[in-house]
Amino acid sequence: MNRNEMIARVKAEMPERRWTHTVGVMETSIILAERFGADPVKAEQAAILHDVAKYWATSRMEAIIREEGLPAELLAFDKELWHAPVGAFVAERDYGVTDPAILDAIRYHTSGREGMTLMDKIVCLADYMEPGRDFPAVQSIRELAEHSLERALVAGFDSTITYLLQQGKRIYPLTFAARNDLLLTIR
Ligand code: DGI
Ligand code: FE
Ligand code: FE
Ligand code: FE
Repeated sequence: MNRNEMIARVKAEMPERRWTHTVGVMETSIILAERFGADPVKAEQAAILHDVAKYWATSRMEAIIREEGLPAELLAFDKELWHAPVGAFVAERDYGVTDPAILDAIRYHTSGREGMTLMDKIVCLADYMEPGRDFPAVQSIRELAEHSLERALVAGFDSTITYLLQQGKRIYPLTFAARNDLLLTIR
């Protein structure tokens, strides 16, 4: 599928404000890819699709998780996590994406994981710091991202973990694994 067709189809899956966010993630992913030596075309493609399932009904995401063999333990954690692995599945099935690096960047853009690839880091960080984002830590994350993907991502995960603690929510183990692993690489 060509870029324009992909953009038109993804845009139709979400409200205007979420598409604006997606454009911000696309632009930021390209900047980070150029800054840190990744393929900007692939980074943009992952960004276009990263939230493709964000507005799907919970029941529709749950059906894919159960029927397509995605990690069932997700169902015991916050529903906000589900659109990422479901999005990777949809990117492959409905948009014809085959590149595992792109599919993984979509799959892990919310949770992170141990051993995040350069592409995983770029899309996850772009999602935190795109120009439309406004939360207390965002300016400091943008400053850290001038020099270090890893330091910026740790700050991002710290803010998410803090938020989840304040909300009394469960925390998905991959998020701890991602943060622990990133900390080892920046010491
Ligand atoms: O889809 P977006 O809103 O652009 O951003 P995202 O895909 O990073 O989703 C972030 C939401 O996921 C945020 O509100 C926190 C929530 N969430 C719930 N449980 C977890 C979690 N995020 C992480 N990293 N880990 C969790 O265990
Ligand atoms: Fe998302
Ligand atoms: Fe995120
Ligand atoms: Fe997003």
